[in-house]
Amino acid sequence: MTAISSTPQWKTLEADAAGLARASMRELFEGGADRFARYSIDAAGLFLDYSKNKLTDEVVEHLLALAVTADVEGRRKAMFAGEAINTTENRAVLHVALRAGATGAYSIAGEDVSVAVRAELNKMKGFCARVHQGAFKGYSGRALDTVVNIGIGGSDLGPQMATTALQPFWIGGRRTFFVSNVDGQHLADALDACDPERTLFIIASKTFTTQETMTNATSARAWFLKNGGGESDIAKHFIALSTNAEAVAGFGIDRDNMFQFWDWVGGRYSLWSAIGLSIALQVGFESFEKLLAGARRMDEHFKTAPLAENMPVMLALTGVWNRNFIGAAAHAILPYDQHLARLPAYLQQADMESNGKRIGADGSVVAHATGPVLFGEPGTNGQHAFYQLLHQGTDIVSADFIAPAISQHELGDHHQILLSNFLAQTEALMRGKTEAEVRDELRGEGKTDAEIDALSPHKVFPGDRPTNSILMERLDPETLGSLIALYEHKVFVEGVIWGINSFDQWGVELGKVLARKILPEIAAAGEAKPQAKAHDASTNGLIDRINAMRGKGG
Ligand code: G6Q
Repeated sequence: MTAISSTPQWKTLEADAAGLARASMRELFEGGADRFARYSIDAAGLFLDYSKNKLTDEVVEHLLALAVTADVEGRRKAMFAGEAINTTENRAVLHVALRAGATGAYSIAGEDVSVAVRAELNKMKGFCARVHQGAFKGYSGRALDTVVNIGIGGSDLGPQMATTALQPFWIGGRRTFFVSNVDGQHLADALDACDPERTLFIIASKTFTTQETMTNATSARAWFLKNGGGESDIAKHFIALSTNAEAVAGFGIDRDNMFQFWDWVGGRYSLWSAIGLSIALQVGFESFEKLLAGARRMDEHFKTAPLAENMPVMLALTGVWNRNFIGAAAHAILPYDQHLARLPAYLQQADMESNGKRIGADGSVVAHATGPVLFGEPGTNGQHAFYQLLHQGTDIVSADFIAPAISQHELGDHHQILLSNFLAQTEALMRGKTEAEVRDELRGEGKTDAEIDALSPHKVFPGDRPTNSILMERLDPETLGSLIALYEHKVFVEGVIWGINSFDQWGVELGKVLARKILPEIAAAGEAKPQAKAHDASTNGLIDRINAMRGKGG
C-alpha cells in the first residue's frame, strides 16, 4: 500500500502550504468577498464556517483529491455496510445502526441487527417509564429518583457529557451521579449524597471486567447492603449495561435487569446504546430519542452529501490540513455553552483514543503525523486562562468554536456578551494585530517613541491561527445528537486519510497489565512491605517511598 504521504496529492498539498507561507488569512479574506459562503456548510441543524482556515480553492480541491485517494467514500460505504473495518479486533463498526430509527436497516454478514437494536430500545423505554412512574420501586417501596452510573471511559464520558449538556431537559426531582475513578473518594462523595432506598445503581461496562468499574460496583453493593438493603433487594437497585451476560449474572444482577449491546459498538461510540440509559432516565426517553434522531440526520448527511458539501468530511479535511501541512500539533475544543463543559473531555477520548496511533492499518509505522492533542474548556473561561498561547504562543493550535445562537436560559444580556466573545476570538485569531497597528495605537495613547519600541513587540498578534465555528440555533437533544455524530464521522474520515484503524485502542493495555503486577506490592495502610526490586530504579524507588508513607498510616 502506498503511504498517503508519498502520494502526489499529498506532495501537492505540501507545495500549497509552502506557497501560502507568506500569505495571510487577512489577505485571503480581502481577496474573496464570498469566502464565507464558499467555505461554510449547513446540515442537520448545524452550521459550519471553516473559512477562517488558511485555505484557498486550490487547497480545498487538493484536500478533496486526497480524500478520494484515501478512498474515504469506499471506507464510508464499508462502515455503513457493516464490514469488519476494525481489523485488529475483526469487528464491524456500526454505531450508526443504534440510531437508525424505526425503518433503518443495518446488517452485519447478512444478519439484520436493527431488530435487536429496536428491541433493546423498547426495553429501555419500558424501564424508563416504570422508573419515572414510580412503578419500579426500591426495597422500601419508595420510587427511585437518584441514579449512580458506575462506568469508565466510553461507559462514562458519553452519558456524562450528554446528561450535562441537556440539563434544561432534565426531569424535575431526578438526579444522576457519574462515578468512574477507582479513587474511592469519587464513589464515596456520590454515596454521601445518596439515600439507599431511592438510589438505582447502573453498572455500565461493555466487558464487565474493567477493574475500576468492578471495584466501584462491588463497593457500591457493599454500601447498599450495609445501609438497609438486603441480598434479595439487589435486583431492585442494581442494573447492568453490558455485552457480557455471564459476568453480569456472576455479579448477582438479574438477567431481566441487564440491558445489552453488541461487540460492534465501540465503547467511545456507545452512548446511543443501552449505555445511554442514564441519559434517558435523567432527560426522559422522548428526549433520548430526539438525541438519536439528531445523530441520524447527521448520518444521512454524511452518507449522502458529496464530499465537498459534506460537513464531517470538510471538518476532517481542515483537521488534516492544519495537522499535517500547517503544523498544528494541538487542537482546542471551545464550546461557548456552559452545559457543554464536558464536551472537550468527551472529544478527547473520541479523537485521541481513535486517532492517537503511529501504526497504519497495514502494520507499518506511518510516515506522517496523526491525531493532534485535544484540550479545551468552555468559553469564556478559557479566554482568561490558556488563550494567551493560542494568540501569541510559538505553536500553532487549531480550534473549534461551538455556540448556540439562543441560550436555553436567556438571562439579561449574558448570551449576547458570550456570543460577542465567541466571535471576537475567532476574528482576533484570524486577523491578529500588526506591528504598524500596535504602534499607531500606542502613539494614540500618547506613549513616547522609546515606550512604543519597548512595548510594541509584546502587543503584536501574528494572526493566521486557524479556527472553525460551529453554530446551532439552540443546544437541544437533536442538535446535540447531530454535533456528536459530526465529530464521530470527522474522526473516522481523518483516520481513513491517515491510514489507521480508528476503532481499536491497544495503547491502553500496557499500563493496565503493569498495574495488576504492581498492585500486590502496594502496602495496606500501616503494613510494612519488603523493598521493591522487580522494576526500574524509579518505579522501585517510588513504590518504596509510597509504602514508607503508607506504613505510618495504620
Ligand atoms: C472506548 C474504550 C474504553 C472503554 C472503557 C470501559 O472506546 O474501549 O474507554 O469504554 O475501558 O470499558 P468497559 O465498558 O468494558 O468497562
